[in-house]
Amino acid sequence: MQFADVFKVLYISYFTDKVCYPPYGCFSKDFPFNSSFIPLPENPDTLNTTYHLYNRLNPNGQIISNDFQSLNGTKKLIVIAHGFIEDSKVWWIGPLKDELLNVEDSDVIVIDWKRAARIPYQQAISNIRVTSAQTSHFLRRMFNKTDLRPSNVHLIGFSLGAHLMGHIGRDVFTHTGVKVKRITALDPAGPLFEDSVKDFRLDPSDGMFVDAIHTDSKTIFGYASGTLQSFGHTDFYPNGGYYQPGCKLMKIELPSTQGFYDQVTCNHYRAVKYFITSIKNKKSFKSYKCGSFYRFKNGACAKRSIASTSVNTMGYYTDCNAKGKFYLLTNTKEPYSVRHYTVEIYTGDKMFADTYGGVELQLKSVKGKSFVRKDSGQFFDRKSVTRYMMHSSKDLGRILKIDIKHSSGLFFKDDWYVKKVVVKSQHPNKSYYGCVNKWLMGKRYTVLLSTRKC
Ligand SMILES: [Ca+2]
Ligand SMILES: [Ca+2]
Repeated sequence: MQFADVFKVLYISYFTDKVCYPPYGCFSKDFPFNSSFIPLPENPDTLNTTYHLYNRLNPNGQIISNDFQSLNGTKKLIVIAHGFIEDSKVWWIGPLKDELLNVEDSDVIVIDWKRAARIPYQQAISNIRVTSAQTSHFLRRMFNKTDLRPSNVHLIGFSLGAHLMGHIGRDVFTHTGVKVKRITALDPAGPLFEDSVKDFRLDPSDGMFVDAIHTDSKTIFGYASGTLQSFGHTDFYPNGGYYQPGCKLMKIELPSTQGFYDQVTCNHYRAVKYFITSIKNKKSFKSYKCGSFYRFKNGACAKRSIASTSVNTMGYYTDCNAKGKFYLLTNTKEPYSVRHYTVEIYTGDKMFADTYGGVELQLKSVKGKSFVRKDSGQFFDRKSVTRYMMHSSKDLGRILKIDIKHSSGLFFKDDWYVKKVVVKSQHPNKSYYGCVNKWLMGKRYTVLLSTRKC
């Protein structure tokens, strides 16, 4: 590089507040891109973003640029974008593309923006602007030359790629007046996007329908890739949006840096795994609309009389009419989807029926057992109902019994009078009753269940 070129690059980076990359437009440091630590986007000629087309006739894919002959245009177009420091060959894109083509005769385009999405993170964020302008330009040429319309386009982005899709969606709308049909965000990136303005990040206005799956929103050793902030019309929070079952808490196994990386990213990648799994299991990942994960876990949101918009399906088959925040539990391994059950324990109204302590619950049937639900330090008031959301890895069918283990305080035994237990199976709705009418104290007690009310 000549001195003049070096000077030019430095000059552009530090002293100008605008760069122009025709035909994609000019990018300035105006709001919301005026932050001092977000540089201007790099030149698309050096970033060399490519588009890879796959369909049933062309499963191995080909790079497309100007020639749209191999693109049908009458089918649905699904566009996939990888995340930060990834490329189009990252392990999850192949399986995702294959599952999509398996269930639907569509065209799939994978955006390879690896040079734009490399470190430093701030530069990658900035490069979203030029990559989205370029991609929207590319899509618009496709709209002109084929029968494809924005209303038949589904954008799927992981992590930083989710915000790229938001920008592409907005660019398409700005230029065509029509929004893309759907944007799916797989654990959309949190750092620097949380609490930013909607033109900086993915938001519901970027597409006709925007759905997001949040899996890594809690910090482990100062690092969380996702966020709890809702970015869509419909946001899913499996296991509350953090600490996914099967992702062990950090076990530091030096000198394996890959092991370290996998541990840190396990929660983040779960969003991708859940989505891929959802494509082949149409009825999986039932989710419940709720005010918080705490309320959901305590059975407050899975009422018997379920309105259709208060239940949704996380993943590919999400119902765009059911909007809001949805919660669900998952299994530790594939296929991840579980059955949910609400348990209601009725404390009696006898004198001293109330108690304080811990409880351990497990449902049993001929087909198997549920996961054990363990809670500590709870008050069970007289004449009250305590609810729990429980789950099992498979359908338990007819539930025969529930084990209840009560442990009272450390210093004295406080007896607990349980009147009855009601177990409600969600989907299909079915209730089982256990008529207890007994004092339970610090021991395991098996309650037999039947469909007859107490
Ligand atoms: Ca936006
Ligand atoms: Ca008591």
